Parts: sequence; structure tokens; C-alpha cells
Amino acid sequence: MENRSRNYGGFMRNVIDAIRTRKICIGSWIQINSPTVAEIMASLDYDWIAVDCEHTDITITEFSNIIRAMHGRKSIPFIRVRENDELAIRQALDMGAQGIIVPMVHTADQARKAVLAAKYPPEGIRGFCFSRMNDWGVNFDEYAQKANDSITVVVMIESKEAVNNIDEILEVQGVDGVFIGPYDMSGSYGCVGQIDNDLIIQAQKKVIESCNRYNKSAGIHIVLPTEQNITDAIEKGFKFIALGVDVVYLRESAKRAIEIIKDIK
Ligand code: 3PY
Ligand code: MG
Repeated sequence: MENRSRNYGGFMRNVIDAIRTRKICIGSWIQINSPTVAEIMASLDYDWIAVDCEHTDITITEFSNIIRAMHGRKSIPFIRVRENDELAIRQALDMGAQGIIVPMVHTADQARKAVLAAKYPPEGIRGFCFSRMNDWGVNFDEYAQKANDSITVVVMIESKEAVNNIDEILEVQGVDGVFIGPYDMSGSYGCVGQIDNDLIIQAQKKVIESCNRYNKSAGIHIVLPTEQNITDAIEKGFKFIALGVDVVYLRESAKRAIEIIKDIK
């Protein structure tokens, strides 16, 4: 996909439209607190890259610099906000996130809270101001007009409660898609770390079936990607898929090199 934006507020519609029309849309995940890593990750062919501010030490200031490093490269910047919090979402969007992934959404009310925080009035309660996304005021009007329709809101389904409430969550206007966190889900179902446990597979199936009925994208994070689990996810009907995490990619390739040497010595 050709994704370059004209300015910070120049939304890269093809990714947003892909999510809304349930086309396959592949991203990846950043946990390393480094603009250099972000430059590398965003220069590959991932449609989107999420910066994880929930399970890392990446602050909003550091996120801001990571986003600067991604600007003009191939992938659009998403953020997994640290929590479902009005200010966390507002700052993430003002600093340059084109999509938010909101963790731990278990109910329709919590999904509504996330959408409200992400939308300008009258649809929501996001505050207006000069920010990077409107080029510090230069494109204020244009950005204010386009933002509500152009920012992707994805909520994470990572508990038994959320799976039970999936239909109500998908009914919330402004939720563009849902994204399964398999590890938290395994914790919630009492089979910690067993992401292939039948309980988790059945829960995922329920989420996909509901997404099919509500015409919304079902997503999943494949934390340890293999040819087999990527193929399986696509066959099951997942559309919005995150492949891997920078920390895993780094460890795996560093490990592979040292293992080659061990074999030669
Ligand atoms: C989970 O597996 O719970 C996640 O949040 C992965 O991103
Ligand atoms: Mg999680």
C-alpha cells in the first residue's frame, strides 16, 4: 500500500478504509523505546505499526519522538494507549497517532468511553487545540473537519467478560474493529499462556462470528508469528492482524546468528 501522508493531518485513507471495509490489513508492534527502531519498522511493508504504551516504559514524550521517526515512511502510526483514559487518548491523537488501540475494553460502556475520547464534538469530547496533527494550527480547519471520520478506533477484546459482551461492544457506533489480546484472554479464561487452548479458540470464533454479523474487522495480535499461525488466522477470518513485536524480532535474529556460529565452531 502507498501510505505517505502530505502532512501530519494528511490521513492515509487506504489503511483506514481497509479496516472499515474488512480488507486484510497487516501491522506490527513496537515495544522498544527507540525512534531508530521505529524508523526501521516503519520502512518495511507493514500497513500500520502500533507503539505499545500499555506494557512498556514509552511515555507520551517518547511516543512523540517515535512518531516523528515514522513520519513519511511506509507504515501509519497507531498507538496502544496505556489505558482507556480520556487524556491518554487525546494526547496520543494530538501527537500523531492515526489510530488508537484501546486495551482492556470489557463492556459497551467502556467502548463508548474510548470512542467519545477519540472524537471531536458533537460525536465526542476530544478537545480542540493546535497540535502536530494540524501542523500546529496551520491546517486547523482541515484537520478538525476530517479527524472524526479518519481516526481508527479499535478496542481490545481480552477477557471472558468482553467475549460475552461482544455484540453490545460491536454495536457501539465509532468502534471500527476489535483486536484480540490472546495472552490476557488466556489469563481471563484460566489457562494462562495457553493461547491455543480450546477455550481461547472458541472465544476467538465467537468474536469473529459477531464481527461478521456486525460487518466489522476482527483483529488479533500474533505475538510469535509463524507461517502456520498467520495462515490459520487469515483462514479463520481475522482481517486486522499484528505480526510480532520488535523485541521478539530482535531476540530471534540475534539468537539465530549465535546458533549458527555454535554449529560451525
Ligand atoms: C495480549 O495478548 O493480551 C496482548 O495485549 C497482546 O498485544
Ligand atoms: Mg493484553
